[in-house]
Amino acid sequence: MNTEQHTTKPKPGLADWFSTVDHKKIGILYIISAFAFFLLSGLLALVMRLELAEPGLQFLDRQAYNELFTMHGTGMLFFFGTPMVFGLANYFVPLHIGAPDMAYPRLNAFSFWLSLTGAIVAFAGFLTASGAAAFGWTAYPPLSTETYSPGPGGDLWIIGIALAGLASTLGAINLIATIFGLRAPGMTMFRIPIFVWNVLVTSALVLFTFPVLTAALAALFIDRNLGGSFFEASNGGDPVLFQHLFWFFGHPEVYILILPFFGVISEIIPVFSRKPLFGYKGFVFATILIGVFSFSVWAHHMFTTGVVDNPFFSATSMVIAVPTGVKFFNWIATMWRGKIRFPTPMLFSVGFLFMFLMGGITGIFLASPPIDYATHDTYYVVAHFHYTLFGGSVFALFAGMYYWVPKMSGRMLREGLGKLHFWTMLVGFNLTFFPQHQLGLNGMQRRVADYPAGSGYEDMNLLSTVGAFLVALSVGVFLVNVYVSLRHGPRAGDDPWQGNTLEWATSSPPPEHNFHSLPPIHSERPVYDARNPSDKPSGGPSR
Ligand code: HAS
Ligand code: CU
Repeated sequence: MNTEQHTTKPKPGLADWFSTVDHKKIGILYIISAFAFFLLSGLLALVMRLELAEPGLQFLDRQAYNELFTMHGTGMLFFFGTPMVFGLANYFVPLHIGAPDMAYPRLNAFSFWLSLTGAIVAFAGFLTASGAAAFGWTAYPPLSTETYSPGPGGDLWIIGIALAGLASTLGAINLIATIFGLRAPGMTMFRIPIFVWNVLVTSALVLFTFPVLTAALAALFIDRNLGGSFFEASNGGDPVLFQHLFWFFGHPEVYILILPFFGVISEIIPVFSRKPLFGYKGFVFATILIGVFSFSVWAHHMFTTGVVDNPFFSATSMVIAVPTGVKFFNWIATMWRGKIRFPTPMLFSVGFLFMFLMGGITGIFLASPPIDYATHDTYYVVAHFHYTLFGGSVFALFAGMYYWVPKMSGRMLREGLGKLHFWTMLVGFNLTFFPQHQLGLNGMQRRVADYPAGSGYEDMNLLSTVGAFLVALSVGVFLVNVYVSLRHGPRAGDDPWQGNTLEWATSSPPPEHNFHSLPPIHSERPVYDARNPSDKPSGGPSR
């Protein structure tokens, strides 16, 4: 038993949340604030969808629309997606590897507050007279130069992302140090959960790419404010250089936003299929390969610039389908002949498989330069990345929420509301984004506030808007579920799902130092092994 346990535990007040260095509380802070930016950015999207429901400009002018899509994308990628990854990693990596906390708890708290500050700074642009940044989340010069985007909105955007980027870099260092340094005895690198492997590779991607983004942003800031001409063609600068720097970060960033969720799915599917994960080592090497390859594909965002080696970048992009496919077939093989159950976490996981497959396949199409020439900057691309990021990452995130909120809160989420949430989201999501494939093929451009009447785009845009509100409704169902369940939900107990990994070997929520005692660790499923002592832990092919 833990001898250091305090006799009088102070009730955690507000001040406690501001000063905490506990990885679980910091994880929750990340998750809640990231979720707040999901709601905020989602709200901006609803306003855009209202404007696009019918042709003609109804209540937004073009400048306002530009601000909305810029801050929507920025919010979703930088202030929801990335911090959410850090939130999940913060909470579960130490638990998964049997550690009492992160390697550098104070640095961890600093990273969170820095990341939140960055988000607030960037969104503060809305409070300035000239409005928020309006040059897209990619900030291409010359559009993002002082000439075309004057005013503080753009500068606040640059500073906010630089701060959040620094936070991510520090967070990545912390996670890497934790995974290499704090594993419990017996927890070898080939026994850590696949989620942890994905977080490790993701952290490496953050470490190698965010500094490149920061450099690009610093140069842009210098161009805008200090008379520099890195990207100013009239002064001998090169605007395409920005695109190279941006996408050298930007493509790995999309894997930063998907790999941890591949990890979440890889934890959930075996538990609800009652089978070990098929091909553990295959997952590990596929993850590493995706990480490595992701550095070689950036110019597939630049095919139409005419100054990159299209065949090379096309080939490397398509090669990424191979390790991703390995994962895909391993998930299917894990379910194959399993005793599958479909509580909400598993429903969202299977939803993820179908939706992400769709996004991956359109990615392969886009990786073909002739097709990209026809679809670049159209809604086809918008459909592609929403199938990967929403159908993929967000579906997997909700899978993770239904799976892990019981561990974090000690209460189960309602199954009925969970299923309602899943089905409305699945229908709403597809209604919103499936028609956008066709809109793109028909030539509708992205990032434009309006489209001409009689263009044939009307019906599908209306469908898309209806779908978006259905998605909003489904998110509302989730919020109600969380509100109701955290108050009145049934107690979760330590291990409500008959899980495999170490977070299920402690109470829900876990005590301050995570574990009173650890089960012996002989495989990547220590909690399963402890529950089934007759099974030989070293029996499977995957260990
Ligand atoms: Fe992407 C644009 C290509 C995956 C996110 N992507 C974007 C943007 C975002 C994004 C946010 O080549 C827009 C950025 C902006 O604002 O401009 N993407 C790919 C490819 C993959 C891919 C090849 N993307 C992602 C993921 C994302 C994401 C993951 C976030 C989570 N993407 C592109 C390209 C563009 C692009 C171009 C630029 C378009 C433009 O013009 O701007 C791959 O990683 C996908 C691999 C996964 C699969 C599914 C599972 C694999 C299986 C194996 C068998 C399949 C095979 C393929 C062998 C393929 C099951 C068979 C082929 C058939 C045709 C059937
Ligand atoms: Cu890319």
